[in-house]
Amino acid sequence: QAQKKIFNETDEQKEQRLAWWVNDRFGMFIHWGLYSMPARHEWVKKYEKMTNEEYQKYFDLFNPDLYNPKEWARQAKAAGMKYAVITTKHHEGFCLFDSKFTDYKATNTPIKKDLIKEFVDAFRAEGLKVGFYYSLIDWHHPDFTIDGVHPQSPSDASKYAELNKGRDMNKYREYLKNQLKELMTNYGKIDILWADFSYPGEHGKGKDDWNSLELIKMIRKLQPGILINNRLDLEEYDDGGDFVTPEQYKVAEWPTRNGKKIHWETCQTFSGSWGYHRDETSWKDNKQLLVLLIETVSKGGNLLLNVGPTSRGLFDYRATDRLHDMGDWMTVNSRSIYGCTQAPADIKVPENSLLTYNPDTKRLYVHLLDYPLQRFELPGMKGKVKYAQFLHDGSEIKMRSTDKGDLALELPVHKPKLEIPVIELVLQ
Ligand code: FHN
Repeated sequence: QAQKKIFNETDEQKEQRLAWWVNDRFGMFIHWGLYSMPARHEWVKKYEKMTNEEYQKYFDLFNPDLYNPKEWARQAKAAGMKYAVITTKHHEGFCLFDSKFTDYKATNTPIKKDLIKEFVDAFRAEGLKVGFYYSLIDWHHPDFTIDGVHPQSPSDASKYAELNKGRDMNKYREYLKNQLKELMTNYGKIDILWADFSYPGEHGKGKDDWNSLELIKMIRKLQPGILINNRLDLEEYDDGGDFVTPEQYKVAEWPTRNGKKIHWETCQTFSGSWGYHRDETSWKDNKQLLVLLIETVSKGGNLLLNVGPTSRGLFDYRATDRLHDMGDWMTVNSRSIYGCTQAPADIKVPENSLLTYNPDTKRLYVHLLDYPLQRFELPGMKGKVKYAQFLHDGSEIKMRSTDKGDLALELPVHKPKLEIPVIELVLQ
C-alpha cells in the first residue's frame, strides 16, 4: 500500500525520536478528575446520564488537599516506570490545568491550583518523561454536539437535530485547538501527547470533527520531538500516529501494518476502572501484572499501567501496594525489560517461560513462569550460550549440552524468593 505521509520525516529520524520510549518500555497512566469523587468509574456521568447541573456538585467541592505529585513521582520511579501520562482533561470536560478558554478548571475549584504544572515539575524532578492525555470528547462543553457516547444521547435518533440546535462544532474545534496549543506551550517540553479518542461513523466523531490534520501539524510544530498516539483518526497516514494503543486485553502478537511490525503500547488498569473506583473488585494480582509487563516486552511493546488517584489526591492503597511489589521485582530484574524486545525468531521459547532480548548487549532473558525442578532445557541452544546466571543475584547457573542439541541448565531445587525468577544468558 503506497505510503501516505503528513510529515517529511525519514524512518531513521522517526526511530531516533522514539528511541527513549522504545528503550524505557514501562510508564504510568494517571486518570484523575471530578469523577474521582463519585468514585465509581470515569464514565459515571454517561452511565448515570447526569446533566451538567447534576454533575456540578463535584466541581463545587473538588479539593484534593492531600495532592502531592512528588510522592506520586517517587512511587512511579520506584516501580520502575520511566514516563507518566496524565489526563489533563477527560471526557467530563474538567480541566486539571489553568486554561484561558474555560472556567471549568481546577484553578476555579476549592483547590485553586494548576494541578498539571505541579505534576510536570514533580515528575521531571524524578527524571521521568511527561505525557499529556487530552480528551477529544467533551461532555460539558456547550458546543460539543450530543452524539452516540454523550450522557444525553437520545434513544430516538430523530431527536439529535433538536438536541443539537445552537451547538456549534466550529466553536468546539477552535476550543480544542486553543487548549492543545496551551498544553503544548505553557508546560515546557512535553514528551507524549495521548489524544483520546475517535469513533467515526453514524452518531460518532472523527478526524473532520477534530480537524485532526491541523491539530497534529500544530502539535509537532510546537513540540518537534513529541510522540503522538494513534487516536486522532489519522491512520490512513503512515505518520498519523507514532504508536498503536491496544487496551485492556492480552495482545497475541506484535502488531503489524502492511506486513511491517509497528510501535505499540498497551494501556491497562490495575482494576477494571481507569478512574478511582472505590468498590471495584477485579484487581489484577502481582504475578498477572508482572506477566503483563514481561509479555508485552517479549512482543516488542510498551506497557502504560494506570492509577486512578482519589479525590483527596492520593493513590489508591491497592495501587500503591502493587506498584511497590512491581518495584521489588524491577529493582533486580529491570535489565530484562529496559532496552529489550522480542527474541530472535530462530530461538525457540522454552515451555512455561517468556523471553526478552537486548540486541545491544546480546543477552537473552528467560522468565520462569512456573519454576522447573532442577533442570531446564533450552531447545536448540547448544553452543550458543557463553554464560548463564540468575539475574536477581548474579549467581552462575551451570549448563551442559545434551545430545539432542539442547542446552540443559542446572537450577537449585529451592525457587528464588521472586514472583518470576529470570535467567540471563550471555549469547556467543
Ligand atoms: O473512554 C476512554 C476511557 O475512559 C479511558 O480513558 C481509556 C484509556 O485508554 N480511553 C477511552 C476508552 O478507550
